[in-house]
Amino acid sequence: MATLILGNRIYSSWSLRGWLLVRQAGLAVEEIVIPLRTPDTASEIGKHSPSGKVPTLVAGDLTVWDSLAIAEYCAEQAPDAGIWPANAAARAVARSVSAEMHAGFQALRGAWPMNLKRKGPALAPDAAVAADIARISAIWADCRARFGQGRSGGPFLFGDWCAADAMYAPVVSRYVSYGAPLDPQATAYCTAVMNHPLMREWSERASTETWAISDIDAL
Ligand SMILES: N[C@@H](CCC(=O)N[C@@H](CS)C(=O)NCC(=O)O)C(=O)O
Repeated sequence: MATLILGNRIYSSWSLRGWLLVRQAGLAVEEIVIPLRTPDTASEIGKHSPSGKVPTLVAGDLTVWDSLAIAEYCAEQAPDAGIWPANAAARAVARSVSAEMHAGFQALRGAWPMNLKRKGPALAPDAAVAADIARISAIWADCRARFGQGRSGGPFLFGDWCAADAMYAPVVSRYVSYGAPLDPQATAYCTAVMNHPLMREWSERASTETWAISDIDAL
């Protein structure tokens, strides 16, 4: 059986993406969860991941150590799982918005680290975070307007849940945790993502974790 190496569910945004993809693909995996920011984190992740990062998927003698690479691996292993949209134009845009997330939005990611247990007061976004939120809202609105009907007319970026939703799921979680000011369409998308069965399962399992990262919890 393959192994999926993850960081703590409360905080590890990239791990959430990889896990959502692997579960959507229906791959059978054993999960190893390694708490981040402990004295042993680097050595523990280093046993599995050449980059020292999670998520990492180990399947036999193959290691896949990046969330976008895991998306492509899942799409190839499970071609009928809908990892990417079936329509070629939608698929190209889904890959574009996923790559933009993968490479960008540093202000948002830095200011509002994922923290699924945060219930504190809303934090006002500074100008850089507000600019990231505006760009993400524009991406979501464009995807929904052009491709949102999908095959099912579902509520996700391309109608049906796909890798692009997995890539933005931690952003949604941050928006909920930190009380991002959003327009009604973005709010509706966030509600749909948080209610997805896989997001509920991840959140439930996160709620049983006891590891804490105090500087994130202090925000
Ligand atoms: N580009 C990577 C980023 C992975 C990443 O930065 N993961 C963080 C956790 S969310 C990590 O492994 N950090 C290692 C550490 O904190 O020691 C991907 O897409 O998977």
